[in-house]
Amino acid sequence: MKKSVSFLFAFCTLLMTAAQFTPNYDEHKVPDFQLPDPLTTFRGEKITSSKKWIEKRRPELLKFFGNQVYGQVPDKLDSISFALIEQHGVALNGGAIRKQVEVTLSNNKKHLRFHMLIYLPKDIPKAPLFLGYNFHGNHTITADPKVIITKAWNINNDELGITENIATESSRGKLANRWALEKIIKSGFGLATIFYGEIDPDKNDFTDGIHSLFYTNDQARPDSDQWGSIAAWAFGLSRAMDYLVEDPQIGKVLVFGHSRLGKAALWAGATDDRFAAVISNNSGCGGAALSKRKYGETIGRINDFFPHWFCDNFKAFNENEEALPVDQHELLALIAPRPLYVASAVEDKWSDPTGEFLGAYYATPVYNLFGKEGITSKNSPEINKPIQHTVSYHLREGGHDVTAYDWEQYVRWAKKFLN
Ligand code: GTR
Repeated sequence: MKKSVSFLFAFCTLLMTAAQFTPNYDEHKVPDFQLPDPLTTFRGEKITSSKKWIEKRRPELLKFFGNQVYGQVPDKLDSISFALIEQHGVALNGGAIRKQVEVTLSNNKKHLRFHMLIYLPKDIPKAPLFLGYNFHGNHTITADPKVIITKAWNINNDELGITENIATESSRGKLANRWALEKIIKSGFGLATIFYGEIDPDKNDFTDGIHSLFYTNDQARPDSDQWGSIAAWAFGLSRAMDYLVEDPQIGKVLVFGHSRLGKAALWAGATDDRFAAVISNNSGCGGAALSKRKYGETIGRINDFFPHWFCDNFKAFNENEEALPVDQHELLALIAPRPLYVASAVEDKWSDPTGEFLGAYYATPVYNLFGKEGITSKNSPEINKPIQHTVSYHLREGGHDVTAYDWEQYVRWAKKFLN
């Protein structure tokens, strides 16, 4: 088949699949499902102490999510290095320190570079910091003219003026409304952000991005149990953490992410316990939402549309959620006993707000083993009435987004629970 014909064929198949999929938004049509118990091992042993959780149950769950859901990172890097390429002591009208750090990852004589933008409150030694990816480049989160524009492949976006898969000056500051930067700094926290496309461009192509640094022989894509893009983004957050733990001006790090980047933040929090707390903002399917509810986006649909996000093994559960021996509450439980915040938005049905809430609810017994408080009622709270414990949840009014309201809750909670 000629290349253009096969492309057309693939495109039509995608359209047909898309047309066939009708999401369920009716709570009455949620199937009766059996949720696996986080406190019973795959072989049926009951877990009754935090020690047993850490020694037996946590490792087997982590292994399952690694081999069958997100995919394993194949190896360790040969080396990592950091270069402070820009800094300013009086940024944001004098209230903050700005740093821009270039991180170089090297393996098999190949290199990948990404750039981290950091703002820290002045005069706070070892400030706690929120670390989160952005969708279109560091320069989009603030109008600050000194923030370097990424050269990496970008998803086109008319509103941002990104047309040739490359960001330009026209998108500077355009997504600042998603980052309550002034509020974060004024509250005594720092913020670090990275453009996720610098780790792995978000397209079904494994020749670019971090994956290719790890290929052995003539490998052209990850094996079926090896990392998809979400695991690659999580890996990138950990490499950012390699820098942050070495910077004497930075204290504890909370990892944050919205939507697909919330999925990545959760997996980063599960695989790397240097993250002191984890925030999932509207992370939905493959994030905080229970897959077995099949409400909104489902495993089959996410794997069809984003075949590169999870490992290939996960496709065995397309339209086959019943066969999954885990569910996403157990991903959340892997973060215990560290503070965890799951946030939903009422109009964001695609992400299944109730499924996200129940994810946090059913993760709670694991937190209880450590003497930590989580979500005690099975009924989702009212809109804009957060429940804040070590495991927290809120259902915000409005749609799929990150708003000032969300950040207000995260800051308030972090002040109380980041210990
Ligand atoms: C959607 C996808 C969701 C969510 C979202 C986002 O298209 O179906 O799982 O990740 O994108 O990242 O904005």
